[in-house]
Amino acid sequence: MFKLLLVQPVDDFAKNKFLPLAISYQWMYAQLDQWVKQNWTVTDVLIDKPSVKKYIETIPEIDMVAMSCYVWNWTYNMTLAKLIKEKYPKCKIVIGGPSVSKHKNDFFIEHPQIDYAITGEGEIAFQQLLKSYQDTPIQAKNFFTRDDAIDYLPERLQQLDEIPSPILEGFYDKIFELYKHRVPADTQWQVTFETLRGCPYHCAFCDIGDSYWNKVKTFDIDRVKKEIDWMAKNKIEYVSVCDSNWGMLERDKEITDYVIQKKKETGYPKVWDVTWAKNNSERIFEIAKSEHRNGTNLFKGVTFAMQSFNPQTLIEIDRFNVDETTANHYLKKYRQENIPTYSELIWPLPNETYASLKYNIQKLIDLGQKDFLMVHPLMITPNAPMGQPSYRRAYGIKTAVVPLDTFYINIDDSSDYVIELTEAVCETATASYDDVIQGMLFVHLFVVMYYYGWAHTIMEFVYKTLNITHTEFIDRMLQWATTRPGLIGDEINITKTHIKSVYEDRQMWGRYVGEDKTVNWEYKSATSIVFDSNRIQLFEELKMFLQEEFDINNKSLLILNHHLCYDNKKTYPYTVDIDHKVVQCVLGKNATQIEFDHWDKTTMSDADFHRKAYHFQRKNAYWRCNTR
Ligand code: B12
Ligand code: SF4
Repeated sequence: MFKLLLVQPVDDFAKNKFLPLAISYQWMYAQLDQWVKQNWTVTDVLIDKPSVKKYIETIPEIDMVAMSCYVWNWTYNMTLAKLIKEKYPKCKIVIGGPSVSKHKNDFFIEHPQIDYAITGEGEIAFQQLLKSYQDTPIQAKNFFTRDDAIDYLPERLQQLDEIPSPILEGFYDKIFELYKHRVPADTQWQVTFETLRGCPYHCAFCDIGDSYWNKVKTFDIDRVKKEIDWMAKNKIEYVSVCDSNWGMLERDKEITDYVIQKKKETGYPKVWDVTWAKNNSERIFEIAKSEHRNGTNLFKGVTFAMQSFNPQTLIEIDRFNVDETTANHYLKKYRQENIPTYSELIWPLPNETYASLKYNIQKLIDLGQKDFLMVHPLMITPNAPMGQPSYRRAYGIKTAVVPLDTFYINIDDSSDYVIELTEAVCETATASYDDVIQGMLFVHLFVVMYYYGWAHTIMEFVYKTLNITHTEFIDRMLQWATTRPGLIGDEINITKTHIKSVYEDRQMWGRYVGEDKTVNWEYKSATSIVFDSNRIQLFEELKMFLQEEFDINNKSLLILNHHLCYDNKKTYPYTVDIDHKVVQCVLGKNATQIEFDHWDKTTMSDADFHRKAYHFQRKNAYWRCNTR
């Protein structure tokens, strides 16, 4: 028997472990060939990132290692492959996955430990590779050896259902068995799940934007439902849905209804994390409404992923947005239904400037995005159209190699943790490096103050009464705070130092703050934890800022702003007297007494509160109290 090691490592997020979809598919499909089934066996499946040195000691002699490569495990995989090759020189290493470049085979030169590469959809090619150990020669070859030029893409599968399901065929149960003694008993298993494959769009910054993935192919709906049954039975809390456009197909409604039904019956799955379709349509609204009315809390809000409002940028990244009237119409409908939405922008895309970044943010607010905004730093991956040299040249894209922009991961200090690197855009023809950093700080302060709630109410009041836009407010705060000592200024300066150290010295993203020293917090979450511990000081600084910059002396406004931000140390509900003009302006209510309450009555430690308010539930405006 030939021995095979399957590798798809992922970092640990809290107590979670991902079941490895891509590598399982490769093995499931390969076994459809009888010769492969009878002559190959899997010795282990590596799904997390133990110390490479320690793991190597446990590996018996093997014939092949198959590695699923993503930005989050490339360096780990290469390190592991090198040590395996040193220990067993005859063992062959094959790599596949989105991080295997379809355009050049530099990795063979940089990593002599790799023997074979499979680009694009891997199943057919991987089966052929295992079969090539048979004496009879194989027909068409879809994998590459060190001597090949990578100049064609493998054929895609005609029917996705040809791949036996790792869920329904019991392969995941084998993984549970393998890990029974390796992981704590309270490990939460997570599923990455495909109901279809492909995306009809071409966004230049995205791996799937390549036309290779353009045709959308679906799995049979009965199979999908049976797999959901398995998730419910096995108490899978979190499902990361791989489909690129949830709600694009009519059947997504049927599938969502099925998940709702299962969650109501069994309590699982708890979260159905999807990437919503871009043409935010009636169907998506219907799906979200039905879910919301059922109270199953499956989604993490509905995305309005606009990326940019700059028409030239949209052309250059080959991206369309829903038109503004439609966006405004649906944002209103979601608000009426009390369904949280969030938007995403990317900074710095081609042709964007510091000024256009601010314009984009204000535009979103004007369209009605009051719930949440994420502005992602622009990263380049090898297979995204943007990664190609001609594209980089055309838009003056310069990059810095930085650690992967992930936060909230558990790093075991005792292990030889391998830091993953990625290419971050640090300059374009229209934004200098200083602009890029300044833009990130602007976003930091904006999102903290508005979308984490710390000055949300004040910003709304100032906009409505003085017509000072939200972005101008933050512009002035940025200048005001960085020129004097204080809580806000310190937070901006600390964040700036951190971000620059990522770009200039390859320091890890994130900050350690508060009681919990095991979590590297995203910067906005970190600042919110600091603000939570210094609410009175923040109150005083906001008062000073309003007075000095806008000549506003309005205690009621500050009090309302303060009390709307949920504080786990208080007992709710409670009532406060507030000037009726402020109440009218901000809450649209005619009252002088406001009762503050919060839907979450769980008693929790500060650390748990921070995790919930500033990480897991941050997209749902958890910060905000209800008022009566
Ligand atoms: C699910 C998902 C996640 C999950 C991770 C789940 C997990 N760990 O398993 C979560 C939400 C955590 C996540 C996070 C991130 N993600 Co993500 N994510 C996806 C998503 C939506 C699906 C991936 C998937 O499993 N697809 C299903 C499998 C079957 O398809 P596949 O991965 O393409 O694999 C096929 C081929 O590549 C090949 N193949 C794969 N492995 C192998 C191995 C061998 C041996 C062979 C032969 C073939 C082969 O065959 C497979 C077909 O069967 C993709 C987008 C997408 N629609 O694909 C992005 C994607 C993978 N993510 C991406 C990124 C950038 C990230 C983040 C870095 C984002 C960020 N900045 O925070 C983080 C990193 C997290 C971390 N540190 O671990 C990029 C990755 C680019 C790259 N080169 O790796 C993608 C492609 C998104 C994009 N549009 O650019 N992500
Ligand atoms: S960003 Fe989304 S919509 Fe655009 S190509 Fe990638 S997967 Fe498709």
